Amino acid sequence: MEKQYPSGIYRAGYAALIGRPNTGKSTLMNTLLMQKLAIVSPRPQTTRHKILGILNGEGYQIVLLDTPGLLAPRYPLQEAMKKAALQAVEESDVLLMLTEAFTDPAEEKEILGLIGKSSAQKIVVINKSDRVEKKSILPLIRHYRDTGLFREIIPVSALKNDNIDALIKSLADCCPAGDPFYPPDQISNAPERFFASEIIREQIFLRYGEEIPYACTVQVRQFRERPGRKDFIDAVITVERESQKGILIGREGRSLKAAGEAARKEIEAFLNRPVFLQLTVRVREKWRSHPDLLKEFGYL
Ligand SMILES: Nc1nc2c(ncn2[C@@H]2O[C@H](COP(=O)(O)OP(=O)(O)OP(=O)(O)O)[C@@H](O)[C@H]2O)c(=O)[nH]1
Ligand SMILES: [Mg+2]
Repeated sequence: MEKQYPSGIYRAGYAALIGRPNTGKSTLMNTLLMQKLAIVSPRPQTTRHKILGILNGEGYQIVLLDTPGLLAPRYPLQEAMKKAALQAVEESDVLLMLTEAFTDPAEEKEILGLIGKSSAQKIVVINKSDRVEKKSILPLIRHYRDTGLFREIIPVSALKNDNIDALIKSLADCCPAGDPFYPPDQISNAPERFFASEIIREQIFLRYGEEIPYACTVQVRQFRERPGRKDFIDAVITVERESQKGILIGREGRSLKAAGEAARKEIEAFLNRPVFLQLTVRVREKWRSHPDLLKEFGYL
């Protein structure tokens, strides 16, 4: 092995980002990778899948797993999301538990119980440190130290890229010695069509209110490269009710058109080439509770 870290040992491992919804897991994943891979929104429960991102550095490869926020499931889609997060915990050598710098540790009790059962190395990431005074973080650090669960306790701001280098160093230190799992030029294992569908879903999370984002799922039905022409992407947005379809499309189709245009630009930036994006909206009643549909949509 040419590149070595530290003192001659190459390290490679899986690291899961876990935590309650909205703690900044996907933002941190993107900041660590210095690339926007995972979608982010101000709403909880944005991430629905386990998403793999590969961080290569001098003498290490860290395979990051972004996960859906942990919560008590209320319907089968949320059960599938929890399962995806728990699977990531099982697969990982390192667990990064994200909490917010303004969150009472009492709220993390269940997650602490969960990770306490794992033999993986554990790091608490106290995120969103930009939103509090530095000294208010000290009692949190003391609290997490006293649990005896964690190898490191690291305050960061994923948004402002603050203290991320220290986090990467700790992550690499926690990984076992071993060869890389993926070639150095690979960033993820998910196909382009998955990222295209996620980017469309992100626009729905950013643009629509109330239950609409939660009632939507997006599937890319066709993704065709066409020689000499733009790539053709045909995606379908599924909602649960006719009324939601109406809101999504908007008067004279304006809302959907605007969302589609924004998504197209984001997809083009992600793929680094022009695309033609076609969006359709359809209704599948209660798809979030329907095992066959959850399977068809890739959640099971
Ligand atoms: N101020 C501040 N905001 C942050 C930081 N990290 C994330 N956020 C914001 O927190 C919100 C949630 O971020 P996400 O990355 O989507 O959170 P998540 O944990 O992936 O959420 P789920 O996928 O729903 O579980 C977004 O509005 C982010 O911009 C941070 O360090 N500082
Ligand atoms: Mg997320």
